[in-house]
Amino acid sequence: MSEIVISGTGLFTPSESISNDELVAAFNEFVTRDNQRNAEAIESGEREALAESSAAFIVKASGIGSRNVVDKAGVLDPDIMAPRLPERSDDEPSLMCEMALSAASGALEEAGLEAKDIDCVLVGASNIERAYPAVAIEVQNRLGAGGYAYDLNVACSSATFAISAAMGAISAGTATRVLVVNPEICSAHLNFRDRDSHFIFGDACTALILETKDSWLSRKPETTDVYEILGTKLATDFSNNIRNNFGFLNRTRPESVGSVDKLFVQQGRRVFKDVVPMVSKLIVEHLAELGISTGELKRMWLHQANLAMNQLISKRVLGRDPLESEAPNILGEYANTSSAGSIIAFHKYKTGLRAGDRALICSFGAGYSVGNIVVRRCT
Ligand code: CO8
Repeated sequence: MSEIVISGTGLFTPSESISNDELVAAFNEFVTRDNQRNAEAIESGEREALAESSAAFIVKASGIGSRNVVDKAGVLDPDIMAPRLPERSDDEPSLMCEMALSAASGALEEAGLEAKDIDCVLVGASNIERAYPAVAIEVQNRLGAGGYAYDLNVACSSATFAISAAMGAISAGTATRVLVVNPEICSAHLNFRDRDSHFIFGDACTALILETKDSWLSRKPETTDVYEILGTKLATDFSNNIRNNFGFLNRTRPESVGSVDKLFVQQGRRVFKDVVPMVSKLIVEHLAELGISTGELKRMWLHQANLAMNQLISKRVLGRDPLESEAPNILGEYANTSSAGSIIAFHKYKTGLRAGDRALICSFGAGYSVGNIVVRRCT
């Protein structure tokens, strides 16, 4: 099988950011108003008063400091608490397409490629903007890429599963250069009125270019932050602990349209408990299959959901506490950006390793789904 490299990465970050303090102030204002509205029912014991959120809790429980969003005003308005985005005509680029084009341009530039050099576009995200036509085909068209394109959804593992699909396409000869993009508009499917989860997510879009090593070398590239993929390992195990019931059948049950289960819902503690062993085991097994000792691992670009979770996974893999540089963390600035998270960490922290160094990208999330990509630095 030809060697396949990640020859370029790109990142789109929305211009608006919300700090924990701002988010908590909006949430607590909503709580005050809701409790006032329902004062009688609370007084009579018919209903429980809503509890306030706290920035100190958010940082302690998750490591999250702020999040970037596509619309700050709507999220922070206690009467709305959701992004408000203007309607677009069918002739305008969709929002996901726009985010994807921005991230893709950075990845193409880094790889020294033009859009016409791409012959497969994969859009992976935890929610896709519409049912059809595929956003990936719109990206392919707007970009001026050739070949074919499709969308895929494996929640937080959409990027790693797309990397694996891209490798399959290149190995099978159905594509030569693949663009993988992960536009995540998490703020549009997060319940900002839910104290347990209102702080978790942010918006962002990442892009990656995959091609054969020979194809990359043929351009005599100057980029040095290029990684060869040594192997991928994917796993899924059905769980309802992270779930979103939004879908095209909702209108067939009008009585529950708009209910909270049509947004992100999770049993955070259970997820933590289930996913840490599942991910650590998969990483250790995968490295052993590739003949790589855990001591050889120089960096882990892990899914960015929870800081303690990442520290625990890294510790189980390495057999000791990780250095900060060994498991880079972007939660402070970006929060959980679903499938974009591990790729943002890779994009921002792929420098500094030496030629031959082994590292890994690993995603985990709803499904459950886990995706592991073991890489070696090229030059
Ligand atoms: N402020 C103050 N106190 C709070 C708050 C708050 N906002 N929320 C909860 N508390 C309180 C609780 O009431 C509880 O109080 P008490 O002890 O008195 O009962 C206490 O704090 C502890 O609450 P929890 O047990 O809920 O808190 P945890 O320590 O477990 O932390 C976390 C909660 C941060 C959610 C943590 O469990 C976690 O991160 N778990 C891992 C979850 C995870 O990784 N999920 C992956 C999801 S991502 C994914 O798969 C993609 C899905 C698709 C994207 C969707 C985009 C919208």
